[in-house]
Amino acid sequence: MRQKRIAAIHDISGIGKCSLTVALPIISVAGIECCALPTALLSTHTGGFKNIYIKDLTEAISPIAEHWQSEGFEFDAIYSGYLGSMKQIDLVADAVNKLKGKNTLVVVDPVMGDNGKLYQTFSLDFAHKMRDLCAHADIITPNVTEACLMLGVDYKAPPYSKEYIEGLLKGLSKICSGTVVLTGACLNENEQGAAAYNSRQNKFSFVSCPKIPGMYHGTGDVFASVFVAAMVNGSGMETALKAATEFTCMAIENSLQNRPEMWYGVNFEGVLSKLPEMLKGE
Ligand code: PXL
Repeated sequence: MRQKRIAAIHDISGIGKCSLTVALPIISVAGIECCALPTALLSTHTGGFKNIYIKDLTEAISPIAEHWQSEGFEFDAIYSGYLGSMKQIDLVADAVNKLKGKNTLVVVDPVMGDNGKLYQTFSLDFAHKMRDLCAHADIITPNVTEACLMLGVDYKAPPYSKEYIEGLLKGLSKICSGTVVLTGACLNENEQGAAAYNSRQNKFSFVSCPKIPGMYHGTGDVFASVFVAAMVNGSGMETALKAATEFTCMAIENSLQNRPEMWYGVNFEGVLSKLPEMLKGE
């Protein structure tokens, strides 16, 4: 049997513990080949640094996808995240169509913002257009901010009622007909968690773990990378949701002694060796 393989379409931020510097180690430690298709090269992520060097890689997307296609590579999943320009939304949708086979899982993390705000490189137009890419996905993994931006509703701060989260999930299921996963679906002050909705089965799922106070950058990328790795390794959706939530919480917990110096990301590296065991769940 050939080794499982994921195409990861994200930026590479040299410093920042996000996107490809998170997806590559997490997917690799799960025993899966991670093929990197970088959307932009940044000196750091955009969540708090100043004077950032950004090299847009829009021109590279189609040639890389076409080369992989011509070499006949098959992918178990295509997993996209932070995109470097508005034009990339269409180019990534094209790349997905070129690279996907009949068993390829398409996962779109519509990375755009957090805590009610867009990240500094994005506009509201980008948020609306991101719905087009989500329509190509089997699974999307927005946080509450990204969900509100795509749905055109005002952001509310946590905690949320179950009904509110279910309303967002149902709204998102009009954008993506597959499974919709929502991160930051926090139902009370002492918990953090994620929720999911499968519209075909009309089934909601909720997972939570104890809340660790503070703001932790890059946790959406940690969550989505574990979630995709678990799904590709054969876990069911609920098991993948649980593994992704628990691993993200472990990474946050493991970061506490590194703060405030390492405000820009979580110490997921220190718990990475525990991940293979956690993914054996099913
Ligand atoms: O963690 C999401 C992310 C990914 N890539 C870049 C970012 C961010 C969030 O700020 O700036 C470049």
